[in-house]
Amino acid sequence: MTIAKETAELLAKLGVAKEALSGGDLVVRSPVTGEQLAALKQISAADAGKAIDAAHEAFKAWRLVPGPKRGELVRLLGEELRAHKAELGRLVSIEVGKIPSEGLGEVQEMIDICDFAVGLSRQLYGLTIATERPGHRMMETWHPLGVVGVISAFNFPVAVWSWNAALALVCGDSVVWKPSEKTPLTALACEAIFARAVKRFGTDAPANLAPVLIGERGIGEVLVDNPKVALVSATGSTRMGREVGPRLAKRFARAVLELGGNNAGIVCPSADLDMALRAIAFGAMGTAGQRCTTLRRLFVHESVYDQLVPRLKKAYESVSVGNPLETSSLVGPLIDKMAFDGMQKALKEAGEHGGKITGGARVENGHKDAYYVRPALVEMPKQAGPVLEETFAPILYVMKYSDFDQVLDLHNAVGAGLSSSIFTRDLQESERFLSADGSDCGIANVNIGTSGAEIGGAFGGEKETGGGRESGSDAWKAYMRRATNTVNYSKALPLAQGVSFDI
Ligand code: UN1
Repeated sequence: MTIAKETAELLAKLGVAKEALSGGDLVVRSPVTGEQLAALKQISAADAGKAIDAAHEAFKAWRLVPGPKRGELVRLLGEELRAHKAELGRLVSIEVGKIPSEGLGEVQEMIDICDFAVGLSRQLYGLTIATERPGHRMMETWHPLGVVGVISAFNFPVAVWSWNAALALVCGDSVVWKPSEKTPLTALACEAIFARAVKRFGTDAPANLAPVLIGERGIGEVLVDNPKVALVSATGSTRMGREVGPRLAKRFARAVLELGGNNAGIVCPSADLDMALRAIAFGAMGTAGQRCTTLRRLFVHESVYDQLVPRLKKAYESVSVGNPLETSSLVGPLIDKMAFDGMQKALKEAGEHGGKITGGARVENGHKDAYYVRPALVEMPKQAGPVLEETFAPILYVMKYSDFDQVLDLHNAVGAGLSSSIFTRDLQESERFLSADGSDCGIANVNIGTSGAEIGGAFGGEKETGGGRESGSDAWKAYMRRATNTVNYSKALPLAQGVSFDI
């Protein structure tokens, strides 16, 4: 069976109408073979505006449904995802090229955030605040915010929507999603899965609560500029964030930006090298280096460099690269030619900066439009040139260090600030790494890699990563508006700060 045929069958099982897959000009390809899967119709800017209007109407009704009841819809979404995990996971593998356990893992991440959000739907807690006035009560209340726009990237085509949607829905918001034009099929599948949950939930769910807008960049711009969209949660490159952020700021809309990462690990003298090796291998080569949390820079202490780096090189030379649908390879394809070209350009520049390259060449698999590469390990004399930038491909730059203070400075001396890790058994080093003058990233780990975060923590990073937080902890607060309420139940009207104003 061709991949295109399997895709059509999977989508039919998931509830996507056959007619939705053809007749348009948005060509969808599988990176696994490069073959065409569908040609989708794109929504016009005018119709996208209408969809936002309809989602705004949905918000006005949904915000009145009690939180725990809204949680019930997300519980049903979680159930539907459990029931369709195999099909959706497989579709992720087909559309993005992830290996099976990562395709399924992404759906698991969706299920996990649904569970989290269901609990949250009964815990959208406000505060009671001590007031300085007698006979008064002061409190803080959280209310639904409005329409939440989600712009997502190809590499986590479904999980990122669910982190936003599950929270936004329990918070009483509607959600309008513009998926990556590289991965619209998995988005249509999510829309169909969500429709099943809505159907089971019944009439309390308004229509148009979570529409998907298929289109290119212009449709993302409609979301960013439409005054009815209260918050835009955008995942993608720092370049994209530089355009989206100011446009949202101009109309005082909220932004949750999850942009580039240039994540580093530090391997200290006391590290468990077997453990570090495994963590580095998954962090740097997993998902073919196409996670925003991928390990891209590695600082190894001079005392363990010659023990670790040759072993790492061996792993790079021997890791299996190939078709994730038919083989048990650990590294699947890059998403497209642009990603391959970007990788080759970075490697060339690294060479010009004195880098010694292991790997990086194209691996032929009989399909001229599929881009498989051997992951590259580059030993760099110093942190310069392409090491300072995020290249969305499996390149790991390895550097030697001798002084802990200096390596902390180097660790933080890049634009991005998403994820980081340290491998050490020395308490002083690990605590310092997590302290105020340690890693400047939104995620800082000890003895695990930079990627593969659990949903329970707030996910996001600082500096050029954009500052937004999605998923767990109190990230939900971005999806609600806060009201401070002061109630006077006395018979007098004392003014705050002792002001008198007797008329
Ligand atoms: C991303 O690459 O945009 O921490 C998100 C991780 C995953 C999410 C990655 N849970 O690697």
